[in-house]
Amino acid sequence: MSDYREMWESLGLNMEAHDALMAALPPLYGDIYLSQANRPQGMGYFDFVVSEIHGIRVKELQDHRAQGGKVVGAFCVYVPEEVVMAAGGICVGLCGGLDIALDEVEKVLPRNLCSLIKSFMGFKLGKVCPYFESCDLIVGETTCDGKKKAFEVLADYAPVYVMETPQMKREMDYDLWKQEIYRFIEKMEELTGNTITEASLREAIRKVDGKRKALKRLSATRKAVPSPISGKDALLTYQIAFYDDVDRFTAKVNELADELEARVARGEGAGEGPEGPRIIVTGTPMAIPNWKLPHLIETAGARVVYDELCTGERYFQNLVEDFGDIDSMTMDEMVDAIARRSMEVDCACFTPNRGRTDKVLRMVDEYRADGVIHYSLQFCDPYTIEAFEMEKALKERGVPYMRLETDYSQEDTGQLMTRIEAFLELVKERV
Ligand code: BJ8
Repeated sequence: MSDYREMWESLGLNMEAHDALMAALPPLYGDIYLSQANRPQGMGYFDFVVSEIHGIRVKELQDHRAQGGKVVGAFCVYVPEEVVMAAGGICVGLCGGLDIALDEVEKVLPRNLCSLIKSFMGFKLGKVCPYFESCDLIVGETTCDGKKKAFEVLADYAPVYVMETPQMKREMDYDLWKQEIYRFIEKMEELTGNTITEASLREAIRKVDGKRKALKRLSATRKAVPSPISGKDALLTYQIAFYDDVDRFTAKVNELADELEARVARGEGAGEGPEGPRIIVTGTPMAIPNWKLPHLIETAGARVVYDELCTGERYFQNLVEDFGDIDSMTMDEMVDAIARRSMEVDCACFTPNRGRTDKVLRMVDEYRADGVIHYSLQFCDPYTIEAFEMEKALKERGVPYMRLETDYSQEDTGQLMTRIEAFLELVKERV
């Protein structure tokens, strides 16, 4: 890695804690990722991105800021990155997938919050995230109670702007969300000093839809038996989608998808030997470097073939262009389409949210899955509660299903592995 110390110091990072974090990542990545057999060559780019996780991309953000550009951090797929881009800004995902500075976090937040919230607060309070420290504005949302209230606390440490995400999907809720997007347009114009025009919004929609299409292509190859890519590798590409340069990322995912499609045509799968039971994972997002569950599942001899997660299909399954011809849309029609696209996301913070269960049921067939594992972070009420409805629906269809609750610690890996192995035995008996 090039020497970025000067840049990190200028961002005010706690260098000692940051050094410890940077030292911990390579062996973890080596064990989980580089040890996999027969990986697609196209994963080389994503390995490189991880090896430079606090390097090149952060440098690009600094260069952008040095030229007067703004960086905006977000925590939810509802925040319309098209709008940030149309204003000339760069949007980066800030969700954390690692326990950090927990002692500091628990001085300002209760212990019984999900790991995702404690993690992003820890990255901020521990001053170990150069993405956080590069942000000119942090955009929160009113999805779950934990996040909603945590943003009030975060506002003591960084400039925070909150979007009101609706809780239901009636026409009046679409209207509210559309108005929120207009409010966000104004905020972005104020932050960047740039006016969002019809042309700049159209161009941003095309680019972000292009990223989603590339990810959809990649995901579609996983329907093949055997799947040409491991679940861990697919997840990594989805995680990197939240902070890499959009054009470069789209090109690299399309290159990877070319390779995967060729593998499918040859009948070549990822890894060595038979792929084992095909598993759908559904639940709370897995922010980088949270690879715990897919690593356990694949180490136990199964293959994750579909991620019904926001670090997965929920991020890219719907396009703005699904709601009309972008080329001929007016500004208002584009804003409307952005609002409608995101409202299709089946987040458990909505009520009712039957669409999510229905989607998993359909994907069991499309991806020829043998079983479904529901993953929720401890203290995440929306997903933990929905896991029961999912269980009922899948049991009625005779699909093997297991609910898991965990956090970011490694203390329960043995226990989780025992449960996963037992579940896979059950799945194998039925295949
Ligand atoms: S659209 S899933 S990214 S809100 S895990 S913080 S829900 S207590 S992350 Fe999410 Fe947007 Fe929904 Fe997706 Fe709360 Fe649960 Fe924690 Fe969560």
